[in-house]
Amino acid sequence: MMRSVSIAALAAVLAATAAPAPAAAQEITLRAVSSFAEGTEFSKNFERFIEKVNTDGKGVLKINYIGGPRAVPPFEVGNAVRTRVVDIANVTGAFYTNLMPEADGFKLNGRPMSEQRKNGTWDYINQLHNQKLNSQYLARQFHNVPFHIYLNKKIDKIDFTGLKIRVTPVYRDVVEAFGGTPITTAPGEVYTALERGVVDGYGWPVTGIFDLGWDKVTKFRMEPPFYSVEVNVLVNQDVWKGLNDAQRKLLNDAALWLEGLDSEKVAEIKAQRERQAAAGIAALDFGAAASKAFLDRAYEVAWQSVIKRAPETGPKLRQLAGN
Ligand code: 173
Repeated sequence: MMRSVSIAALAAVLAATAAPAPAAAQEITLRAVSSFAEGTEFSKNFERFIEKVNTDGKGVLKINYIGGPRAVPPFEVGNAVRTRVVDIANVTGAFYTNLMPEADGFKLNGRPMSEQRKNGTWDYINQLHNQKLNSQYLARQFHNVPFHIYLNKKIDKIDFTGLKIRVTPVYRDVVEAFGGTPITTAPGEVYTALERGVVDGYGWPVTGIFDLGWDKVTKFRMEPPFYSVEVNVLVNQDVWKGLNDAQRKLLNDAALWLEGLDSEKVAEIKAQRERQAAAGIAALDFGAAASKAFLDRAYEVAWQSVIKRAPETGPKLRQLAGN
């Protein structure tokens, strides 16, 4: 009691005596982490975003990049933003489904962010982040980058019976639906799991397998590509509310710029597929009918799973995704 009274008294004295300082004059520093390794595919654009903010925001706001999973384990990054252990993070919803089960549904919406910002999707998903992750949903990246199942054993139809496949929540339902045994690991454990034969394959986007040397332990990439990568930039909500207009504008402008970088992915996906072929990773393609059947089932089992775990919000996410 003594303490709060004296702080209140002190605050009153300061308020009475201090000259009104323009809030915009105060530079703030935010601590950032990524749930993916530094310099790799799903951190790179976030790192460019940080550079841009630091250049455009001199004297306004600065981001101090702590780094990747060596700083905070990937599956704990969502909670670290929620509790303000960090101020801003680059993280996929797949890594915080413990706090927000419906986050697993974001991968099922592949519409461009320009559209999602107009049709209410961004707004709805932002509300979910406000409520469940105490954070602002600043940006979503990679809407046009799909996932694949990579395999080291050849299959002659889309059937994972007898195969152990490394997953995150992204791939769990579809792997189970096609008879596989899912084994959850962080990205940092994939190489060793493959090398030791602990798994026969893994889920991962079409891009990024060269970053950690997985091409050396990968034989096949199964077609078709499915779902949409989502890696989000989240800002702790208390931090967000404490920013002034100039600081929020700086971050919002940079967020739109970051989302715009998705346009580079079309060429990159083509290049990565070619690079995989050159590295001896063969595409396993079972034709149009099998691909369509796979996709229909992949979306259906994933939506059912999201709706089961999040009966209040899952249906709304599905309606917004329109599939
Ligand atoms: O496979 C994963 O670790 C995963 O879920 C993911 C999500 C987004 C981008 C890259 C990987």
